[in-house]
Amino acid sequence: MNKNKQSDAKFHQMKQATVENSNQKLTTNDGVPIYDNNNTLKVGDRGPSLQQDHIYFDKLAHFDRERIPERVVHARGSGAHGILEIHEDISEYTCAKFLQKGTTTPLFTRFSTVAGFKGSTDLARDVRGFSVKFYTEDGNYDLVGNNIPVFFIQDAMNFPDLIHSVKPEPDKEYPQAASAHDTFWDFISLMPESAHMIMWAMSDRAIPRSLRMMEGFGVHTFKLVNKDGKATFVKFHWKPKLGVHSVAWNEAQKLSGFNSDFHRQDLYEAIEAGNYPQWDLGVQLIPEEDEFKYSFDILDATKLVPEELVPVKIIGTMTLNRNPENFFAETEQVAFDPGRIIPGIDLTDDPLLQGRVFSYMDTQNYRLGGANFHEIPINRPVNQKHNNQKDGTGRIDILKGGVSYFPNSKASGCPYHAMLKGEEGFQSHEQQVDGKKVRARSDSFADHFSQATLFFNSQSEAEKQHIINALSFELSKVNDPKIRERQVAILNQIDADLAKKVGDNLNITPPKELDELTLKFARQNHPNYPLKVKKNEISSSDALSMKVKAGEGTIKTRKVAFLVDNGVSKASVDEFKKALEKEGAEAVLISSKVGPLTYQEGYTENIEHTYLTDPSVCYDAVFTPGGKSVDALKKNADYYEFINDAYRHCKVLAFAKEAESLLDRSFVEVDKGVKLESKESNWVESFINTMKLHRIWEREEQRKVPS
Ligand code: HDE
Repeated sequence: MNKNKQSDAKFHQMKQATVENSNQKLTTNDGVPIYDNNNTLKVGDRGPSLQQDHIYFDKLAHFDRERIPERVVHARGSGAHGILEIHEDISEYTCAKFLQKGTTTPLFTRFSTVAGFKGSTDLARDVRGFSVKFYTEDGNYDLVGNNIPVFFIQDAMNFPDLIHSVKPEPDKEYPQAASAHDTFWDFISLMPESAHMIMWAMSDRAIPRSLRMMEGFGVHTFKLVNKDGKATFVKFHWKPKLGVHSVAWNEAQKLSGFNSDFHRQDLYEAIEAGNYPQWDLGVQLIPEEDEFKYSFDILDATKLVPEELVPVKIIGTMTLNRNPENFFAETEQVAFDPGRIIPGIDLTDDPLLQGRVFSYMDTQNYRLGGANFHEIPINRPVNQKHNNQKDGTGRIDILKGGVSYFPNSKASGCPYHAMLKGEEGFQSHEQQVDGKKVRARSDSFADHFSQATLFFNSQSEAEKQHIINALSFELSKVNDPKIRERQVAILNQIDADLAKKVGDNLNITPPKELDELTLKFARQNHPNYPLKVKKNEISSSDALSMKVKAGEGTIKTRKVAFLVDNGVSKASVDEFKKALEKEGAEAVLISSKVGPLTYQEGYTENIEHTYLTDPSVCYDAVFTPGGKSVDALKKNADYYEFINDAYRHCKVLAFAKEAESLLDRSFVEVDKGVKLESKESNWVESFINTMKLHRIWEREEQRKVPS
């Protein structure tokens, strides 16, 4: 396995387009050397500027055109290069070359939030996009998924309405990057098909701790096709090696203020530090004969296939090992399209997927300014394209020869069809299709609540409470009481206790039936709605909960804040630091000033993080070492805010013996997540093991800390 980040074909291709400015003279866009880059050309040094200043016009005309339309959804994103390595044999199911055992394929991945503008916060409550472009030897394949396995709607026709409802309201242009407003919940409360997705979006999945700690899903059912043309339905999964973790809602809100680039920075810094994020690629394989076997329709994107029914088979690993050289050229200009498929993979009739196939190509043509966006380096396949498409804005390839049509004799029939020479090429999976031409929704899509209930049932108590809190928060921000009530009626179809608890927070007694207006809209698709539905095969699924299982957690790449000041004991710092680094975690010293810190033992160390710049929300856990620094910390209000907040957000804290007196004036109460040197002989180890659980959510119950 070659993990060398400079080894892949895409790296070499991109290198050819990369420009190095060091030791070079400044020039215009035409390569003319610039003598003076400070002054415009004028009549006298105080006189008017001249129109013949080609140096100035060259510079400003380009600057004036620096912006392109941001993505209409998923505008805010962060990307990285990487590779996929396949270590299992699935040749029985697919002939896709990049999915064959032993293959390594370069790729580019972009993570995003959906609703916010390009400059919005990373920590919005939102779905995260999870798009991967594989540069395979058979051309580019895009797996454009999300960190949630289902979607709000079933048919592409409703997509612009969904997005208009969640985006800032058109008259006011607020709220930004937030679903907590009337128009979103108005739409959702009239679209009961969104119920399952809403449960996920209101869960902690929508506020990840890190882009490196979220799952990814292809969402739709796709097809794998083998060399004999036989198809198998497939669901794609990305499982992060670091586990699936989230922040607390109160923490997310604070992070949005303190560091709205939190996720972007975390991804960039992890890759720069060589902590390459990794995900296992998994597939759920469903034989064609089983298409109608389940209580749900596998073509309905509001449904998942429980792992208990069809296990996820891990077939490979993705490693992100290289940051882009230039954000705009790569992350902004990368153009994903779920319709970009390659031999061995095909689409299904999922009406949401079918609709996406038009929209992505169309939006790239607009956003990237024309038909040649696939020639932009980040979008180029690693194999050279050959066809008769030509010209257009921004054309880069220089096609040789006088023939640009097919069939031709003048160029010996080239570029030729694979078929003509009996070679391999993309062939759509042959599928029997017949039926009436209708605008309609299948009744097999009419079960809107069973899997929402399954999801809720599968959550731990803390996760359930977070969903209740999130729904209460969002609906409290809705001004129209009718909308609030309509949504609580939907919640009551999912789970009576959930509806009651959210209802209590909103002063609403959950209505027994769905609202008349909700029914009216649902009956547009299913005239006899609600229909009798099939019972879920299972009542709860472990895979749907984020709870860390005992013995499975890791603290790799986690950041632990060491709260210090001059006079801190180096012995105390070093002991803790060594233990953390052994587990792959990072110790970050935070003091009252940047610059040199003097240890009790006399050594000095350079400080880069202070109480002013780094609040506790930027860290996973906190340690207060011993030494004379304790006296300074006693007088430091920011110190107390730090530990109080860490405690409120259910993080693990440790205090060296000499620092334990600091607890007296804090909000912190000793519980299983607060480790004291004087109380436990193996306190460092115990700190690490508790950190592996991610958070001590039980604290919310016991102390009623805000979450
Ligand atoms: Fe997208 N979506 N989408 N979407 N989507 C876009 O394409 C669209 C859907 C997803 O990192 C747009 O290049 C329609 C599901 C991601 O660049 C646009 C429908 C899923 C990204 C578009 C959907 C996604 C996009 C906007 C309903 C999860 C970011 C900019 C039929 C499986 C890609 C762009 C990136 C982006 C349309 C539904 C994921 C307008 C019409 C379901 C991750 O083409």
